[in-house]
Amino acid sequence: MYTLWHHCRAVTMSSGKYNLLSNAALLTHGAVIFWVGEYDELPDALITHRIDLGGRLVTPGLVDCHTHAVFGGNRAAEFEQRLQGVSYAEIAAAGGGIASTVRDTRAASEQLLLKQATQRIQALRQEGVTTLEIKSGYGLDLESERKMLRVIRQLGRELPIAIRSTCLAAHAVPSEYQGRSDDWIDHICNQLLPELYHEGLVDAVDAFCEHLAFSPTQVERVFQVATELGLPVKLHAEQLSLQHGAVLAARFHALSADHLEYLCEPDIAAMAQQGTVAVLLPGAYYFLRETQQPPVDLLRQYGVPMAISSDMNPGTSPMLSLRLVMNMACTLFRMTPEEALAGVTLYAARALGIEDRCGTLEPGKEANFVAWDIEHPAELSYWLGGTLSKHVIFQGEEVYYD
Ligand code: DI6
Ligand code: FE
Repeated sequence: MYTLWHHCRAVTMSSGKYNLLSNAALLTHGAVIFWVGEYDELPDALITHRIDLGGRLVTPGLVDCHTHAVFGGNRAAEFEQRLQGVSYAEIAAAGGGIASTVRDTRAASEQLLLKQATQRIQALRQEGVTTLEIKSGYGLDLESERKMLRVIRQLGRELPIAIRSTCLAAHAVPSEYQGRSDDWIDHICNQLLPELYHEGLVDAVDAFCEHLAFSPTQVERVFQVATELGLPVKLHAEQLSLQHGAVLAARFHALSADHLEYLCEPDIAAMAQQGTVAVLLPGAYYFLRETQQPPVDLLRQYGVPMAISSDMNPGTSPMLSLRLVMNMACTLFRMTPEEALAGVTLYAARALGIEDRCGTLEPGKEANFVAWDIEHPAELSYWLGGTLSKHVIFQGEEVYYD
């Protein structure tokens, strides 16, 4: 009982390369890929359905590995302030920034958060995203972090997209703990994280390591508890300054270190040695009008795998298009379109610790793929906006078509 998807070309992205198949076919068995190759080499199988993909180009389903897609309100007014010269750090210091989203998120019902996140996720789904990570971190008390994580779980149940949930309680110091950041870290370690983990709400743990957030020493305590619970870790590191968070992440065998604009060469070596994925977030770089570029050449030189992601969040990257992120990775960070595609497929899956399940077109992986109405895979990074995708297949089922 196999489904044959044929009359297409395909880029498998195995080992992070296109590996173009010029007359491709895929055999799927339920939710799983059974075989991919040139049509001429199709194995004998009991094919019950044949689907003609009209000559389109098939890629793995896209993976957005770093988002804050659940939040209340938005920060368009801050955007206006910033355009008048007020900096992100100044806004944060005056009680805006993350704190203002925390107020709006605490005030919002689960239902409202669900509805608003669904709309944002629809935009990603329509451009071929089949796997998505979402972080908490705008609740910043036990009950509100639980609310966010429950919404994340519910999105995963309701929408035809795989969702990974990350606890980012160490995102900012909540107002109740102002001036007592160590006490907030204590609370995360002693109660919040273990409790939410035991409720089945957490797949991974993240923190914001930055001068306006948490020090490496504080992050290390959170990582220790995560490790004791058996949870993988990842880190917002070197976004606005060099704190050596990336080397801490490497030491804890983190799945990824993310942002990395200020990353230095010795820390790149540490990441390379531990296999830590570098997640680059050009949307935040662009939206904050940063000028310090992540060290893409050195990451390449050391063989550190590079993922890219939307960082969808209301403050620094109100980004609803992963394809626009691919374009920015090329235009702003000088990545190649092949690296950009690998960055939203194989390496994004690796950054979530689910490379065995998705990220490439290979037997045994989930049957998540997109048939695009394009000639060359570089077009995914080339076109600015628009919906190019025609068929989106999630776990063997067509879930979007235009
Ligand atoms: N880095 C970011 O870019 C976002 N969080 C983080 O740790 C910003 C979140 C926000 O401003 O709401
Ligand atoms: Fe982020």
